[in-house]
Amino acid sequence: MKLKFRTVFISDVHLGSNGSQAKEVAKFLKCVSCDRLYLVGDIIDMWRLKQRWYWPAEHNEVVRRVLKMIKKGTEVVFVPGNHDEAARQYHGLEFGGVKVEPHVVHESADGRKYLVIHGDQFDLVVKHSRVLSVLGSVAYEWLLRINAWYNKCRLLLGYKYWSLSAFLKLKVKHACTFISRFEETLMNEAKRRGMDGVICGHIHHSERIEEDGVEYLNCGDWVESCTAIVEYQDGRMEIVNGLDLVREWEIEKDLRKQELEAGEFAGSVADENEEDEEGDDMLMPMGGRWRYLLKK
Ligand SMILES: [Mn+2]
Repeated sequence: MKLKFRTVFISDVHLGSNGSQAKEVAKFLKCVSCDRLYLVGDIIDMWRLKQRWYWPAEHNEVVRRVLKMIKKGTEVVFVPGNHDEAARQYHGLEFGGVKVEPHVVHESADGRKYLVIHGDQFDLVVKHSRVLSVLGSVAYEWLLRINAWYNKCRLLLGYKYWSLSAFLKLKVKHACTFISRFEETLMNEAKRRGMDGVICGHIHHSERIEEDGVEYLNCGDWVESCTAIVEYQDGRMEIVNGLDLVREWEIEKDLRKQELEAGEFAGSVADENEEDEEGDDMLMPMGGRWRYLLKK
């Protein structure tokens, strides 16, 4: 029993870094089934792995889930990002059922064309100074120290206090303009290519915008927000919260089990092991939000 979608898009899982919510990703993949799964980049954090090897069992579980989906007939397309850019050299190839492409065009059920791309290609700051982003946190500590010293000097000279926090707030504002510029750039690129929209990741900020007939969809990430994009059978796209979806699925599953146990089929209730999705073709009364999606 799974939530059946036409397509599922996830990005920025960052497996191999300790920020990755790998356990939640695995749970999410366990409760969905789809014709096609797009891995929209930064799935494996090779930058981190190069610094320090970190690969707990939960991270393997995600890989296992994906392979299992392939076995069940899901087509998996991997569109590498900047953290797994090493995979980009294998574009056009297929590894155990996973197709690797630098970017692809996805056609929705209702005929709209979406450019599927990680998005770092349009992020000039990251593209040209990878070192800068790595140095970010170190720089911040230095900034605090320098700030204390700087303000001491200012006070001695009779100037008033210069606020670091106000400066950082301004930086956050800049981050917002960065996000909107990123969104704008990607929408322009989609337009330039004659697409109806773009589906990307990279900035860890899930969002849906429609402007001038062009749609922008960002998958978000599985470090903080745990979001994904799903396409329903009729072509509708939606950003979903993966944690909520798993929770609702678990509730449905319990309900279903109770109903079955209470009903005349009580004798035939198989132990609902994750592996035995085949063969349970009970008709369910329509109820919860996800119920109509449940695969029979
Ligand atoms: Mn990225």
